[in-house]
Amino acid sequence: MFEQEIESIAAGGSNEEIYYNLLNLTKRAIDQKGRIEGKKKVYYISAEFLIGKLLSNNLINLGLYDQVNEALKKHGKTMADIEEIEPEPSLGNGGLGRLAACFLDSIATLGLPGDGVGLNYHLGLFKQVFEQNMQKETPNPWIQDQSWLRRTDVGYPVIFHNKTVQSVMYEIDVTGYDNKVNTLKLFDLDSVDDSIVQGDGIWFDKDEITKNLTLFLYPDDSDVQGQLLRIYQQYFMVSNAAQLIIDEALAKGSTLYDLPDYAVVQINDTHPTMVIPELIRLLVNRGIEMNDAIGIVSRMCAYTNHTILAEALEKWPMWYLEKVVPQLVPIIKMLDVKVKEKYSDPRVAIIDENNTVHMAHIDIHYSTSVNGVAYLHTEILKNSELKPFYDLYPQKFNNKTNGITFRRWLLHCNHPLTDYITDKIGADFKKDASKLEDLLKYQGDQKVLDDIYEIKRRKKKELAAYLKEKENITVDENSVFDVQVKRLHEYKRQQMNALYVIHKYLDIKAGNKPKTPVTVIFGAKAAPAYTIAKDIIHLILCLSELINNDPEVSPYLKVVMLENYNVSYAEKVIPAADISEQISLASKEASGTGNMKFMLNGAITLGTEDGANVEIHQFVGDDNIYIFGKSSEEVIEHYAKADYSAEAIYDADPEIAKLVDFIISKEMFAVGNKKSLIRLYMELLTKDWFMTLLDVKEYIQVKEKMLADYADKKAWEKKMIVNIAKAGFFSSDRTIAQYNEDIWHL
Ligand code: GPV
Repeated sequence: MFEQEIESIAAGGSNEEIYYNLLNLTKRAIDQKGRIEGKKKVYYISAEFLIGKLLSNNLINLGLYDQVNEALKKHGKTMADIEEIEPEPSLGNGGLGRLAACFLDSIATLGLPGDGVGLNYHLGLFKQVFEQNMQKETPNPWIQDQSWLRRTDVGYPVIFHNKTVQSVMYEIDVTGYDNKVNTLKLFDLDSVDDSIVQGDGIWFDKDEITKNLTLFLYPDDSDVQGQLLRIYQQYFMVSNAAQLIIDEALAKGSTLYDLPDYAVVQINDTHPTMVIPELIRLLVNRGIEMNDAIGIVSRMCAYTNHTILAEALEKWPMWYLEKVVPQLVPIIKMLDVKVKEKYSDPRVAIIDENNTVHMAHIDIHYSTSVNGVAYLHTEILKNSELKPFYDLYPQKFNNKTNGITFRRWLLHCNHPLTDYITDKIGADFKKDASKLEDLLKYQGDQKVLDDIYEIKRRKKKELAAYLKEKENITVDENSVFDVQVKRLHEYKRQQMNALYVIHKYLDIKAGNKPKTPVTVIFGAKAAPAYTIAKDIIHLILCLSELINNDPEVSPYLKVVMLENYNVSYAEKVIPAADISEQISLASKEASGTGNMKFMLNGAITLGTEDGANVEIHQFVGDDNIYIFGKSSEEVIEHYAKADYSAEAIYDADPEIAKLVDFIISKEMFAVGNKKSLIRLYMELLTKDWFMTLLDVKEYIQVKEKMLADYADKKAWEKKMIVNIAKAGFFSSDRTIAQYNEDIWHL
């Protein structure tokens, strides 16, 4: 099918023309596939869907990729050239949004009826540029006349205090691998006005809701107006979702009393929590008695928790809700009264003594399921963070360890490895990831081990060429690629990796030339209002300037900070990594999903016993991972006793002090901003909330051991194949099968 057309598209035109022709062809191929149907459907409601570029992904899922690729090759083009034309929709911040995208892929791949519901942000997460070794945010538009986005006739009235707006629903098709199609529904408002974005592009008037409602993903919420806007966005999202759910169920014959037979709502963190009172409100408006409505909605909803960081657990002052969505307030108060009638423990109340509404508490009381996203995370929820709730509802709590779609994170981003694995063990692993274990039989086959190592080298070479072209940085493709890419946050501890870089720099300066050169690669965006995170970016950029321009050091050590790290960049850098940095403070990273992507592509993890690292460790065994750092129990105890002191560690250990002091050295002041460097120095010394200095020494030791081990090529190759072979568990197909089995029952 489409053979001749593909041939003629590839034969003629600019890359741009080829891209748009392929886009249209793919859309027709999608229509021919047809929709996944079924009585009961899951609605995955999420404030973020970090879907990435879609052309290659869709072509792979439709079985057209090889054909297109061959045709392009024949005419002297590459798929990579064509992909460059497609804008990346950055409708998410990081892991949570990318997880939602992987889940949609797996839901469709398993043939389950399930749609995503979210917002059609006009501007994605800001585009990051570096100026004077600092992050600058610029607008990131992605919507074009011709795109994957399809406007529908569907729309709903949404009521905000005194004004009612009329929404419009857009759709993006979600292709399953070798299966039919679901959709991602993104709601928008026609009156939103992109021209109110001013200045450098991230300032706007937060008061004019009809003009700015869906303009940005997560607008700056560091001031009160920003937080109100976030409530407007969340309510707009869930009111549309609730009306859509009821409409679709009615069309399928629901009486509304049997709504849970037609719809299950997965609440992706607390951002969509208001869907619970909104559904109750709508059912009551349709004549259903309040208690019945509460029962019906509770049986439909399930909640996923993605963090134990207190500052990320949403709580809103009641007056915010009174101002934005007064119609929900009586319902939330009633839900709270019912809780208080049953349970006297103030820790489980929805509305606390300060008249603040705890969104997660609504979810836990009024849903069927509460899940964490990795084994350790769920245990921490049950035993400490949410213990009072676990005591009330032990049967609701369950774990669903996260996963990633292998279509994007292997088949698409690493064609040579995919083809090689297929050649060795057949293509079954593409639909059944557990089949990857068959690779283990080649553990002793030196030819296979060398071939896989060679594929890694090829991917490193490709990345090196890309970095040269894009960032004008020359890296040694024979060096170890040591990669930390993820959002910038103190708990993820990029600052600890930076302290390693300082250690290495000083060591080389002292005359210790390492055997294996290392390239330390970072990629990260910092939230615009998160000062210390931006200071850490500044530190890394300054180190990069200092080291890369020092002829004594740069043959052995390079530091690269990728500009505007996003999904597309991840697809290039992950297949090229030797070392996967997963160094969060134990207990703080709920799961992590980058860790899984690196493992699948044959990088070896350097990590703490945190999030899904714990499970990776169990799967690959001690010999195939490098673990360091204090345990989650020890860390939790430090917080409980409030006995951690960075300053005490600094005072007691001159080696650590030397590294920290370097941040404010004359070398650094020569390339950097004094104020920012001093602020970061003081933060590390007097606060260090995420205990960098607690683990930094062991981190440096273990990393040095890892670099030394890399020189033993045979031993390293074995670690690589074990990591790839054991990655099957981390397929999101497995995760979604478990959600369906335990929660959704589609
Ligand atoms: I809450 N996560 C995120 O990306 N954004 C958020 O607002 C919240 C959580 C992440 C966690 O930090 C990761 O550990 C996790 O792997 C990911 O969500 C998906 O569950």
